[in-house]
Order: sequence, then structure tokens, then C-alpha cells
Amino acid sequence: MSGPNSTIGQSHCEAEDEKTDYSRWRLLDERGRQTWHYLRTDEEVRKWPQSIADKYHLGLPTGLPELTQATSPVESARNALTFFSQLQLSAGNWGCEYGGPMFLLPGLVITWYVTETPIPEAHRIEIKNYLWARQDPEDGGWGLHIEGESSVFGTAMNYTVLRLLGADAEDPRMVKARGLLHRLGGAVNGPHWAKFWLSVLGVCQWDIVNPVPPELWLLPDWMPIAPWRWWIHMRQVFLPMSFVWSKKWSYSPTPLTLELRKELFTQTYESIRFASHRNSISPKDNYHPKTWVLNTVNWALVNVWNPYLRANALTRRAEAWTWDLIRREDENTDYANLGPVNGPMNLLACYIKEGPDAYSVKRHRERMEDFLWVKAEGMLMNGTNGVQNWDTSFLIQAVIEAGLAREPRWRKMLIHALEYLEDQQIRENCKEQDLCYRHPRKGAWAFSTRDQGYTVSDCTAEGVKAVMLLQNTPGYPELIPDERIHDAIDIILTIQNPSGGCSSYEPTRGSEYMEYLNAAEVFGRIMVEYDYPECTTACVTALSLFQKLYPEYRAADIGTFKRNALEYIRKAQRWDGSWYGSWGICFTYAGMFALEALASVGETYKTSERVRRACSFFLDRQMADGGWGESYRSCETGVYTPHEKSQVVQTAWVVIALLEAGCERRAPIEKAVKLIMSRQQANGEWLQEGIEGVFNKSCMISYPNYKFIFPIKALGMFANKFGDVKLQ
Ligand code: LAN
Repeated sequence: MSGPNSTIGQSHCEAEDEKTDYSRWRLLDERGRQTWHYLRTDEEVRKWPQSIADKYHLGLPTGLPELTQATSPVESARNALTFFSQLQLSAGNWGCEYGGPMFLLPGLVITWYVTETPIPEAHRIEIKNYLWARQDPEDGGWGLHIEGESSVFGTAMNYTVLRLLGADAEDPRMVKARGLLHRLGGAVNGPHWAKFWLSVLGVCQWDIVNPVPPELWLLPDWMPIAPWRWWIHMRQVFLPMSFVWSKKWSYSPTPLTLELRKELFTQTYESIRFASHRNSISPKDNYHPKTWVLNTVNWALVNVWNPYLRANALTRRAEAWTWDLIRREDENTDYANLGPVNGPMNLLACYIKEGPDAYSVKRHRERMEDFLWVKAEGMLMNGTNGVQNWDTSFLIQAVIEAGLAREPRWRKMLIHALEYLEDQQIRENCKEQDLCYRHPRKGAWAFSTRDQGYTVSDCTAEGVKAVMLLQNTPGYPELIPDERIHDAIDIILTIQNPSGGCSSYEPTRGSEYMEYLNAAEVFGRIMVEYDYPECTTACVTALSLFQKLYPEYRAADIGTFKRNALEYIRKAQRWDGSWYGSWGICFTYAGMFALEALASVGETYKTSERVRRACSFFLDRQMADGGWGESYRSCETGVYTPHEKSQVVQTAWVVIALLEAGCERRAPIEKAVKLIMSRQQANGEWLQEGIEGVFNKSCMISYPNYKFIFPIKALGMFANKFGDVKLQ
């Protein structure tokens, strides 16, 4: 172990980067809690052998055998499952890296540094390796996400991380990164979150940070801008951020942070008027420019509220209430927290409030491990504490679709996956849920684990679908009894908006006009919940399946829900037949869901003009090799933008979409299926291609297990429709 400060003064140029011994890394899965461990002694290595999943995720040879070449879709799906089943973890779930965003490690590493948390040597080495691997070789910078263009946010923050972890300022890669940062105007041109973290670190002065007043938490609930109405991720980040901002807490200067004050700016630290840079931002970072409304509010807060009106008593009350909410978030999640941004910030808030030896600080430090992942490139921070429930639910459904659940060979694997979902269904609401503005969660599934414990509409829907499908397949046990299935359905029924659409975590609580107060600059559509075709479809299809199995239960509510949801799906279709996707890239993803929803009420190619329009949208964009490929630019611009190369995952999405739609043109679908099969490797796997997921319009995120799950489903659906014919 070495403290962060132990690296100060290291002045050698790293000609050859340090590496850890990859045969010593192990992934531990404790009821879905995934943490990586670096074994120090040979004795430990002997006692805890490396699994195939460990090797696969680390990029080491797995030794899995070559399989008989698949000639039909189901054979191909079977080969894929032969490979993928080897990656099932001991708790019954599947795991994977969940990287992509490049702004997460900085929050964590700065928090470690300022809370003087010892950073294990192996972590220090592999985080650096990851950042080197992800540095843009052309300009030397980093972007908002791994495929994005270099920005001040990415470059200033990851440069800082590298320095905190011991990289030498004169390392040629650092010199190059600094050069780019200076060309972009230096760290003063970073977005709000960069300014916040650098002020915490003591490298910027707090004057550079636009106000984050905790007093907002005292607004009465009826006020349209009260924080309880915001999208959960924004309010849970705003919460600890406002606490820290209010305290204007900064780490005392160290020799290293004094160096950073020299490196991150284009002028001397002493000559910078930090207050004048509150609104400075490089065009590369300014995806969502601040509105005149927000600028006016900020101006009033800085020039009138803070100096003349901010009353001590009120501030103290606001800090006390904010602290209370932070504490509740920690307790409700056993310190796992909602996500990778509020996690480190809550740790920092606990450190400030309760001191270095508090239980809260200790437990938070342990929980930080849940976000870290090791892969061939090094160690990164995941976008959540994993993708456990989501991937496991989808995999079960894909296997059933492909007809493989009936083959005895997969029973053990599937029962184990079912046991996992059983264990992960949330059984109780949060304590005093109204006081902390939490939506009910009894019966729900979260995206990752039960500990994290946040209801997500479509995670609940996909989870309960997987359970219902499998429990109704001959040969599978009933692990989740009816009343718990009812609980899940009750939760789904709470999540619909008046529009008929469903949002992600809660029904929409505030107006779209709140977007006028979006202060993050780098993200779009973040302030409130919106309707999403993806989430709506998942809920509708779960309810349809449920109705078939339990026709009596809340039949009227379900009927109304479905009618309104379908109305929303129809309205959300664009004139060209497409749907914009918010959680996967992009039109190929949302189209798959929307067409599934329409098909569930019998609207198909034969009967519906809108479905034919949707099919034409896809068929017109099929690439010469038979596949589809869509660039992440679609998400940013809202205009379908082809990828330079067709993508297995997106091709599978479109095959599923066309088959759901009942598209009668077999030839293009068959060509797509052949393409998917042709990319399969001899051991049954598919290789990683472009990034698959997105959030907040501008930030991409990886779903590496999609390259197994969706091809298996697409191949199975093709065989169901056209027979398991020889294709190769
Ligand atoms: C996720 C991941 C899963 C995703 C789906 C279930 C796929 C979606 O259908 C609903 C929304 C949800 C749950 C979702 C919301 C936003 C998340 C949590 C993420 C994209 C993963 C990371 C992201 C989170 C906001 C990242 C932290 C960044 C901030 C701006 C706070």
C-alpha cells in the first residue's frame, strides 16, 4: 500500500510503464457485488485459481476450445452460449466492464487523494495504464467518453489523475496532453464539474464554481423547481455537491497540487481571476450551453444572494437537511450509493462532516471498490456498480427465445441465473421513503444489485419477464411466488406518466422547462425524467406476458396502462418511421423496442402502415454487407448517422426489430443473420466492436455483453420464423 502523497517528487521519466502481473487478478462475486483483487502471495494464488471469466475479462487466453462450425442460426446461438455460459459468475449473474465515460475516475481519485485514502499499488499502476491506453494518440487528450473528441473536461481531469497517481510531468505523453489543454485554454475552460473537483483539490479557487446552493433543498415541495422533482441522478449529485460547495472545502496545498497549479493553466495561478472564469468554457465541452435564465440566476446568486442575503441560520439549516439526506442515501444503499458520481462525493461529504475515522468513511472506502474493473488496458471505473440484473434478465430471455432453455444442457446455468434474480428482487421499501423522496421499490429490480436498490422501470420489467418465462418453462422451479410477481407488477404500474410513456426511475416529477437550469454544460436532457420508448416497451411487454399468466390481477389497470403506453409509442415515432433511443445507440436500439411494443398488440407489417414505415427506415439503411452500423453521433445530433462499419450488436437489434414487426422481406433479414454468423469466432464468441450504449445524449457507455445476448436472441427469432435452415 502507498499513500497518494508517497508519489510526490518522483521525477523519473517513465520510459517503460509499470505493469501488474495479470495472472494475479481475481474477480470476486458476492451475491452480485463484484470486486477485483490482486493476490500478493503464491499461496493465495494457489488457493484461489483464476477462472475462465477472470481470464476473459482480463484479456488473457481462455483456452476455450474451437467448436464445430455453425451452419444454422440455432447452431450459432448454441455455440455462443457454449462460450458465454463459461462466463457466468458464482452468484449466477454475468458481469462485465461498464466503462465508456471518462469523467468518473477523476472524481474517485481526487476524493481518494483529498481524503488521504491509501491507494493500493496495483490500482495505482493499472489506472495509469488505462488512461495511457485511452489517450488520443493524435492530440494527446481525452474526451467525455472513450470514443469522443478530446475536451477540457476529459483532458484536464485525466491529466490530474495521472499526476496524482505518480505520472511525471515531463513524460512525453503528459507534455503532449498539457500542450492540448493549453491550446484549449487551460482548465479554466472546463465545465462546472471540472471546476468543482479542481476546487476541492485546491488547484482552483471556489470563486470559479457557479453556485450550488444547498438552500434549494429547503424550497417547499410545491415549488416547480424543488430538487425532489429533478431526475434522480441530478438531484443525488447536486446533494453532496451543494454540501461541499457550501463549506467551500478545499484540500490544503501539497507540493504536487502546487505543481498542478502551474501545469493546468495558460497563465500563472496568482494572475488568474477565478471569479471571471465561472462561465468560461471551451466549445469542445459546451454540448448544452447554459441558458440566459441560468446565467441570470447565477449572476443574482453571486452578486446579490451570496454577499448580502445569504443568512447564516438559513445556511446552517440547509446544510443540516442536506446532510440528513446524504446520510439517508448512504443508509438506504449500505454506502453503495446511486452511482459513480455521487458515491465519491458522499464519501467526501462524510469525511468533511465526520472525520477520517468514521464508520461512514470506512464503509464508503470499501464501496469504492465496487465501481472498479480490470481489463486488458488497465483499471477503469464502471458507470454503475455493475450491469448484473440487466444482463442476466436479458440473457435468460434470449436463451428462451432461441429454444435453448428446453435443452437439458443449459438447465443448471439457467436455474442458477434464476436464483440470482430471486435473490436480487427488492423486498422492502426504503425506510421513511417519503422523507428522502424515494419512489417505492418493494418488488422491483435495480439495474445492478439489490444493495444499490433503486427501482428502474425497465429493469423491473425485464427482470419479471425473465422470471415469468423461465418459471413457466417445463423443468424449471418456481423460486419467486405469485405475490412477489404481483409486487413487481404493482411497481411497474406506478411508473407511467400522464402521457402514457414510462420514464427510467420514477414518474416525471417536474416540467421540461427545468432544462433551463441545466448547469452541467456537457449533457443534454438531464434535469427531469422523460418518457422513453425503451422503458415503455419493457413495461408493456411485461404486462402483456403477465396478463396471459394471471388474467385476473388488476386487469382494468393493466388494460388502461397498455392502451395509453401504446398511444405514447405511436406518438413518439418520427415522420421517417424511426424512434430516437436514449439508452442505446440509437435509432436501431429504440426501433427494436418500439416495434416489439406494437407487435405485442398485433400491430405488424401486414396490418399497420406505421410499422411498414419503420421497416423501410431500417431496410433503406442496410449496409452492403447485410449489416447495420450506427454511429454515436446519432445520439448527439438526433439524425441517423451511419458507422463506418456494420456492427454485430446493431445488426442483431435490427433483425429483432424486423422480425417483431413481421416484416415479410426474408432476403435482407437472412443476409443480416449470415453477417452475424460470419463474424462469430471459432470458440463461439464475438469480438468487441463499437460502443453500444449512451446516456444524457452526449456520453457513451459500453455494454460488452450485448454482443452475446442480442445475437443469440436474433438468431433464435430468425429460426422460429423461417426454420433453422442451413445458412453457411
Ligand atoms: C443507466 C444504465 C441503465 C439504464 C437503462 C436501464 C438501460 C435504461 O433503460 C434506463 C436508465 C438506466 C438505468 C441508466 C440511467 C443513467 C445511468 C445510471 C446509466 C446510463 C448508467 C450510467 C448513468 C449515470 C447517470 C452515470 C453517472 C453520470 C451522471 C451524469 C450522474
